[in-house]
Amino acid sequence: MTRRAPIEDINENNLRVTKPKKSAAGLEAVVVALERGVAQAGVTRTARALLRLNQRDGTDCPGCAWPESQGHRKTAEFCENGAKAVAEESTLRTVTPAFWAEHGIEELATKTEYWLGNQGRITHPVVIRPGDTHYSQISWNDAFELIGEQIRATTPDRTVFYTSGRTANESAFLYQLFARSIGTNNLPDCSNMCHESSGSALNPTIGIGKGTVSLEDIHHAQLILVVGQNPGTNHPRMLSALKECKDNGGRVVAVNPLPEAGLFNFKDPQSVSGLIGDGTALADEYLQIKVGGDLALFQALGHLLLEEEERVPGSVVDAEFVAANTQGIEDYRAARKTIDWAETEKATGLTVLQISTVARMLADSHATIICWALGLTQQPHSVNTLKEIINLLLLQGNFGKPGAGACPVRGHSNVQGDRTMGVWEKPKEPMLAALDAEFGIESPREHGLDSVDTVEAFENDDVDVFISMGGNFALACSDTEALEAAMQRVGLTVHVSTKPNRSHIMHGRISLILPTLGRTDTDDKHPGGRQVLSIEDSMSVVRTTQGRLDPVSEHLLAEPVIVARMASATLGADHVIDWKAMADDYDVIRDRISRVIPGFDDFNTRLKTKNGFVLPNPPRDTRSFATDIGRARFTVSPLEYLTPPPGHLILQTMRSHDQYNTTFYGLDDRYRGISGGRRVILIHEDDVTELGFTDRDMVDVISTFRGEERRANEFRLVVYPTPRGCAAAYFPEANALMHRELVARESNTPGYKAMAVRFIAHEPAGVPQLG
Ligand SMILES: Nc1nc2c(c(=O)[nH]1)N[C@H]1C(S)=C(S)[C@@H](COP(=O)(O)OP(=O)(O)OC[C@H]3O[C@@H](n4cnc5c(=O)[nH]c(N)nc54)[C@H](O)[C@@H]3O)O[C@H]1N2
Ligand SMILES: Nc1nc2c(c(=O)[nH]1)N[C@H]1C(S)=C(S)[C@@H](COP(=O)(O)OP(=O)(O)OC[C@H]3O[C@@H](n4cnc5c(=O)[nH]c(N)nc54)[C@H](O)[C@@H]3O)O[C@H]1N2
Ligand SMILES: [Mo]
Repeated sequence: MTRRAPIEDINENNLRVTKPKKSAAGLEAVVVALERGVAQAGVTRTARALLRLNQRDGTDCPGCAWPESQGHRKTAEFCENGAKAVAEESTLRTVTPAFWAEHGIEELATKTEYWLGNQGRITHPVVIRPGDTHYSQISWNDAFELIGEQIRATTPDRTVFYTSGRTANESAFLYQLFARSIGTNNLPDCSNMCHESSGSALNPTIGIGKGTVSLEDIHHAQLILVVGQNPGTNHPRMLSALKECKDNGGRVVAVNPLPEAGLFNFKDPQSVSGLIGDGTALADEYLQIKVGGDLALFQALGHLLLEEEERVPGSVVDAEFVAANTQGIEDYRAARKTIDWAETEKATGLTVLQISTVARMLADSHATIICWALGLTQQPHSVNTLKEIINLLLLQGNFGKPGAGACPVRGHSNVQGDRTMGVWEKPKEPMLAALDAEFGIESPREHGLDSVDTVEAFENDDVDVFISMGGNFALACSDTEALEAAMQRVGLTVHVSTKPNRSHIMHGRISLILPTLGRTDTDDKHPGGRQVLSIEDSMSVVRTTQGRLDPVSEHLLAEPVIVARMASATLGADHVIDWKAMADDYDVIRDRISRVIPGFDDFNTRLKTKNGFVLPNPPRDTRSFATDIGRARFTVSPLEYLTPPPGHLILQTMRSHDQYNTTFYGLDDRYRGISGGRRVILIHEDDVTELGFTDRDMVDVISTFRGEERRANEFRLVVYPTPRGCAAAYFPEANALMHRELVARESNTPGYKAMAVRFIAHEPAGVPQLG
């Protein structure tokens, strides 16, 4: 199959399966990245965009939230998937009013997400009203007036403001200010579906909802656990950091049901040896854990560490740190005193020997970092799993010392910054008080809707206006079919977007698509000239980002401008907030942020320094833990793992190597050897046999949760090295199977990696679908 992103649609009959790869990156990654860029945007534009990526004064890569080096940067400081993200955005293909006139909603509803995204960048604001069959052009003024009218016609609690995590700090700040000015905290975001569980575990235990390490720490750790993460695809630049850790004598343990290529070997595309040599071996140990078995694993590791401490007192536990900074070790010790090894093996699929080997590595390390991503956040017991990670780190004093700490690896490039800026449905009082004092408004105190609540509100017809700052809500969330039906009953949906997607097609009764500048576009239509935005990466570094490409259309507006104009049109010209001044000059926004958000003093000045600045992080900076008890907290959780009903497997959903969430770059999940199609179920050979199927059989998938079933048809079984009982499928195809109430307790993050499913032989068309 071609490496280019073809413009024609997916034909699932083209599915090809080859052996999974054993190493990531290398020359092929460079070739693919450049080919995709040139196909979309041409040579000059691609070169211009890529050479600015992640450079000082350059463009923050829209790919992921992995940080940039504070020291030397290479000329090409990007990865294959960052380059694909840029190609996707800087494309010269356009979606003009003529496109919308040609393709009506009925036709567009039959198109795949791949086809929609491949049409290009949206060039003009468009609207569709009841009775219309097609979107058509609308002026910006009329669009903003329409939004104002509709918001004023309803109550604030029936208005929802969703944010996808690409939105820069300044836009996010204005956006939450707008929501609070009209009187709602309905600010769901993609973080609700992503790392919310991390925040829910970290806040009560260490007093901050963010990670506690820097890139330097990664380079100098003695031991790094990479758990529930596929960095070769989703955070490729992390592989360079892991390589540096290895070069410095550190060790790496990978914990993942799938033997993801990037966990084992990295061919650094930045070096000659990486391009043509054998690469660097990464994981020293690999634990092929069962999906959902991590809580059991971390409890077992806690047990073994405490046992070792009893055997050789003072060898494992950092008693000084524990005494000075924590509470609850006695209860933790008591809970970990005994262990049921048979149950631990059942939960994890690992042997005592495997777990003991990693316990030994932990005991021997004086500086450990545990990194995790969605493999740990999207299960019912996720928050407790993550609290067990914190227990382990606390035991050995792995906070506030070089090479040690907790590292939730974030997804969207500014998902962390959006939260810092107040995009949160459960804002804290000090933030609201500061906002009110600065702007003379009265923010609502009642908590708002998160993403899952919003899906429910749609289904109950409790939403009149839905505004989406980026993202693709219809496909990102659970229960696709019911959600799409419900979204179409909303009074007004507004999508601030770069490219067409399914959410535009499953639109509300009135719908607006407002095209915006992307990261790589120049933003210079302001009285004061070109504007710069800022982002915060996964390690709390705040820095500038600015695009330098000519936008594909002169009708695009920057996100802060769109928000300010929506707010003015809604709240009136005499509103107490001068929205226009902020849209004209982002320095004004930053001045105001500096007076509201802690850690942003002197924002404008400090932002313009060479590397930006690092936000305060008490556990890392001073070993202080701002919990309600003023100390870090050990916690005790019951053992829990996923046990599917008889005849069922656990299905996890994940990203292919050729997609960005709901955007498909192509159809080549290269490292896993799956290409041409996406409707696959990766499954253990013995499960296939036991269930009475053979490799490549076409099946219909039925999920079950609380006695309710969901069905998605026509998936191909593909024998794959995944543990028994654990299958895997791609997001978002599998979201139709997700019951909206299957969530992580405490965080309300969807249980995207915890579905119980069974398979039946595919029944050809005409057979009625389940409920
Ligand atoms: N190229 C690219 N980059 C991206 C994205 C993208 O779509 N494409 N998305 C961005 C976003 S928003 C996010 S949040 C991140 C996501 O980054 P990841 O978290 O790496 O994303 P997933 O593809 O969901 O992969 C989850 C990994 O967890 C493993 N896993 C599943 N269940 C379990 C379990 O129970 N235990 C353990 N230990 N492992 C498990 C899976 O096998 C898989 O390797 O990536 C960001 N970066
Ligand atoms: N089954 C399953 N479901 C999942 C997950 C999973 O692992 N499994 N992961 C969840 C996670 S971690 C996340 S983060 C969500 C992702 O959910 P979202 O963030 O809502 O989805 P994206 O696909 O990232 O959004 C893509 C759209 O954003 C728009 N866009 C791109 N760039 C820009 C920009 O610069 N500005 C603006 N305004 N718009 C832009 C484009 O129109 C594009 O179509 O999905 C969640 N859903
Ligand atoms: Mo995410």
